[in-house]
Amino acid sequence: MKTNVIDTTPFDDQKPGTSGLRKKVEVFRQAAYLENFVQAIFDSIRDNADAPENRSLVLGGDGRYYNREAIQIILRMAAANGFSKVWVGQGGILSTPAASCVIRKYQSFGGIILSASHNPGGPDGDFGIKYNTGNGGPAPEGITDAIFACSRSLKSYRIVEAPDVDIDSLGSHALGEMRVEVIDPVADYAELMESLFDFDAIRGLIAGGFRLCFDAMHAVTGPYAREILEQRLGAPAGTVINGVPLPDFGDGHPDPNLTYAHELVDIMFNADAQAAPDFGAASDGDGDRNMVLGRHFFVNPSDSLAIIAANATLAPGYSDGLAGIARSMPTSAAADRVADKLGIPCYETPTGWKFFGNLMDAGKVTLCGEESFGTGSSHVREKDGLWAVLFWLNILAQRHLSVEDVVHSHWAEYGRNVYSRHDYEALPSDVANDLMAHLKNRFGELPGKRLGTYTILFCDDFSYVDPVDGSIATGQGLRFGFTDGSRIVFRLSGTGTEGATLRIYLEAFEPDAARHGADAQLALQPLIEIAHDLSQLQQRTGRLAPTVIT
Ligand code: VG1
Ligand code: CO
Repeated sequence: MKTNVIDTTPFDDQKPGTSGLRKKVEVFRQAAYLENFVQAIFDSIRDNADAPENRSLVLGGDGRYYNREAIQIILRMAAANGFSKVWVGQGGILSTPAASCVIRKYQSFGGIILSASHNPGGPDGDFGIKYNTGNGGPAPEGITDAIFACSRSLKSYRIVEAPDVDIDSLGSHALGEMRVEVIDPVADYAELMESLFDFDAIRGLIAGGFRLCFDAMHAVTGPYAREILEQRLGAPAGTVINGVPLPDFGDGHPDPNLTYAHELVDIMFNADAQAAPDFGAASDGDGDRNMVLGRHFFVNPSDSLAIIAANATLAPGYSDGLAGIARSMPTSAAADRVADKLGIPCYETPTGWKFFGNLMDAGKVTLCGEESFGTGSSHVREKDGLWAVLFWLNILAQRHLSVEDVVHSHWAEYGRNVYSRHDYEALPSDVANDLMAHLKNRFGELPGKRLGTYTILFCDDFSYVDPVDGSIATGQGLRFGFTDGSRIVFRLSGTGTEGATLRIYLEAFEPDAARHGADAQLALQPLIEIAHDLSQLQQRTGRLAPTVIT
């Protein structure tokens, strides 16, 4: 089989963001664009660890537009770069948590995941690529920095000349010297879930008339949810809606929040409350996010992490308790209160799952979570949408309460961290950067200043020293802390592909959870006004309201 070494000019925009490299499909389809980045991954593995020769790789994606073409290119390049074996999900499909599961189970050297997560797909949408290491988790910054450096200096890439591999047929295929093992994308993952949760109890709950609805948003979790919820747990056919993965996600935005998962939201907030199911959930493009709803009730992801932590021992996989909890900095401190009570450590990391890996590998934490609908544990090294759904079902099966009652009883015991995130999408980059610079310029004058009924205690630009390897991440979000423990955080997204997205995270601690009812926006109104004043938001952006409120 012929190997071609193709001369190329590097691109200077291949810097991985919060979660890999994400660009418009048309950018990825430029000649040599994907190839250069993949070669940069292979070269930096060679520079940073052992040579990739005789190494193995897991490969799969969320099925979005360009997934299949990209898989064939990467297979041919892996063969040309001396890999001996690649496990590919059938049809090129692997959810992000399933890819992590498979990397760990087969002890692969690493994996490549093709996804732009919750970003829209299709020919005009987004595509993405991410490298995961042998622990199953996103490559840490040291490796992503090395990949970026490589991507800027590379002069050629290697690829074999060969026809497409049949990735739709299970089993072993040859590509030159390399083996391509096409595996069932669901089986290994479903088996792992059965080992963690009490499937008998959940089956009993469902058989007893408990009704649920899972919205796969035409993204990757459809086949996983059907197999686990409908086949193994006995939920009726039709429990999973939008269950067929489509390259353009049915023209939707596969982001499980109150704005984009509107079909599920309409079902769960049906005007006739009795017609609404007991439990609703949705997952994103690549299956690592989750939104959990009760009947007429939204569970904030920060609360969800805290509630899973407080109830963890109800699930067989966690019956021995938790080593610790980690949450990203913008996530509310609800989980910290649970950790306090359990007497276990709680770590605060920058945004992005890659910061949790070292803590889990070192056995310091069992549960991790982010406010952005991401929850997971050390069963894999990615956040995991269906895992969170099963955890909730396991809790509900044991506690015999509604979703709303579980949340209310949690607030009654721990107090409530009232929380919301406001996103301003597609701002001009210079406007967003200037706004952040303006906020930083004010750091000196703000501490001690009274704003309405609030007094600023501190402001800083969050930085993090990894307690395991000592690596440092700076510039991770501007924090404004108030004397009563309330908090505002400003951060620019690292996953968007159009201009800049400003995220404003608002949090107020409320010991008397009953005081504002469930309305977080009302409770947070004074902090929202302070955030607008501090940042001169309207005057700088011209925006009167956020694009998305969570
Ligand atoms: C967003 C979320 C962050 C999450 C990241 C990847 O990043 O805020 O919490 O880790 O997406 O999630 P950003 O930089 O846009 O705020 V996913 O589901 O894209 O892998
Ligand atoms: Co995702």
